[in-house]
Parts: sequence; C-alpha cells; structure tokens
Amino acid sequence: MNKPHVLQIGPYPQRDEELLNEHFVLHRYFEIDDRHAFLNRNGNDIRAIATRGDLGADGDLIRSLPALEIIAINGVGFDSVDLKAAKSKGIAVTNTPDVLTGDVADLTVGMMLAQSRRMVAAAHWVFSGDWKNRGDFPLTTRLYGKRAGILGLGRIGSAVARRLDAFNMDIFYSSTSAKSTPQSWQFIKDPAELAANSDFLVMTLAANDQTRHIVNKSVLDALGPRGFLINVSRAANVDETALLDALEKAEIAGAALDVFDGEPDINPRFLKLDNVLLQPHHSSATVETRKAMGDLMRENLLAYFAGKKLLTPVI
Ligand code: 8YV
Repeated sequence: MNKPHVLQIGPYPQRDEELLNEHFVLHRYFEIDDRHAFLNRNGNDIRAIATRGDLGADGDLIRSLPALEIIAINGVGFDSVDLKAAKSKGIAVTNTPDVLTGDVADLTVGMMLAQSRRMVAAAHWVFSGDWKNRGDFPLTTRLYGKRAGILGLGRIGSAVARRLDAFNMDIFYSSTSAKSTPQSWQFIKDPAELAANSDFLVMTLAANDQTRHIVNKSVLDALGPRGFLINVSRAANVDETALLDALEKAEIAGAALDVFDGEPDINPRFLKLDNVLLQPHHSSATVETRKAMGDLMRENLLAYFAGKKLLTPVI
C-alpha cells in the first residue's frame, strides 16, 4: 500500500519521527519557507495533519487541503485546532489524553512548591555566594495545610487535587458543574469566589471561547496580595495584561506559569519580575510521557488508515 502523506506541523522527538516515517510520507511544514507554493504542489496529496497541542491547525490550512481526512494532535489540548472547520469537512480529530495527566500534575505541584518556597532564588543564593556573604535566605511561604482552588476539575485538575490532598491542603474547585469527589472537596462555581477562598489558585481547565480570560482583574483582586496563581492550562485563560499589572504592583503574591501569550516569545515584562516562576511550556515533557503521547498519536493515525476505530477521538 502507498504510504499516506502527512503534513507535520512541528518537530517531534527523533524516535517518534522515525516511527512515523516507517508508515507515512512526512512533510515537515515547519521547515518550508514558501508554504503557499508547497501547498499548491502537494496539497492534494495530504490526507493527514500531525500536529501538537500548542501548534494546532487553523481553518485556512484545513480548508486548503482537499484530501484531508484526519488531524492527529500530539497533546491533550485541542483549542488551537479549528474544530468547526474540521467538522464541516467531516475530518476526524484525535488527541492524547490520560497518558500525560500524571506528569502535568507532578510539575504543577513542583511549581507550587518552587514558587512558595522560592527554590530558584534560594539556589541562586547558594551559587552566588550570598549564603556565605549575606547569611540566611529570607523566610518563604508554606504550602501544606493551605487552601488550593482548582479551576477546572477534569483529569488533570483531579490529579493535582489528589496530590494536594496529601499535602493536607483544603481543596476547593470550580468546574462547569459539581463533580463526584471526596467529601471534603468543596465546589465553588464562581471563579472570583473560588479565588477569594484560595491561597493557591491552580488553573487546569481546558481552553475554549467561554474560558477566555476567565482569570481577569476581578479574579486576581479576589486572590489578593497573599495569593499565588499557577497556570498549566493555556495562556488565553488569563488576561495577561491584568496579570502583569497585578504582579508588578504586588497585588498578588506571585505566579508560577508554564504557558504564555505568544510563547516562546513571551512578554518581556515577565522577565523583570522577582515574584514569578517561569517555565517553558513543558509540563508533559518527560521522556516517558512524550513517548506515550507519540505512540498514542501514531496509533490513532494507523487505526484510521487501517479502517479501525480511533483510540482517542475528539470529534
Ligand atoms: C505540549 C500541550 O505543548 O498537551 C497539550 O495540550 O500543550 C503539551 O503537552 C505539546 O502538545 C506537545 O506536543
């Protein structure tokens, strides 16, 4: 059988690219300068898009590929794929849920500890000689026993909440509706009210039109000068200008962020702050999880072209 042609939107780990190459003709779209000419020449052959959660596929690209049948995402988030355009053309979309949940939850808790205990600045205190020359590092803020507000209690939010439960934290959460949870977890629907009841407001919600800027100035005001914001979801869920204003004026205690508007070219205002922990969108980026994500994405593509049931369809 002829190998199906696949448009690859961004790089993958070498192993995944090798395995994909065994079954498909991969076109490395991200390395092509004249994309218009490429699509004119090869567009009719492309039957699949292989993309990532952070890169997606927009409506124009989807509409420009007449033979497109499936979009496979290496990632759980599908907010950057134009699902409406895909649906209207009867194109299947798959993602990679579950396999990344544990690593994302681990990094979230790690970011909370690193931020509240100022682990990066403390390490710098040792490296710079400040410990020897200036004495003890300033006191930091406790994590255990505090109040966690989980914004979005899906797979990842629940995994974070379970971990924080073990830190004896009080768990509050907001979601589209109350979930069946351990009895001590409390549902607070309104994000500002959730923030008012949180020492750590943790964003683990999926992104869509309804959640855009769900964390805005009034939510940040409610979180207040002793509250920390943690975002491992999508930058679009926060009003980043309001967040930068609040951080610069110390209207919240700090933020630990894995996602940014325009990443990786992030707003330079972040780089001047000393109350932030900045991470390069890597919460799922362990060897183990990226292997599992690569396998699941490839298995979805193989299932599709073998006429079998998709493993993890979005639509
Ligand atoms: C990565 C992600 O950015 O899963 C997601 O939605 O955003 C991340 O895990 C990326 O998709 C990895 O390929």
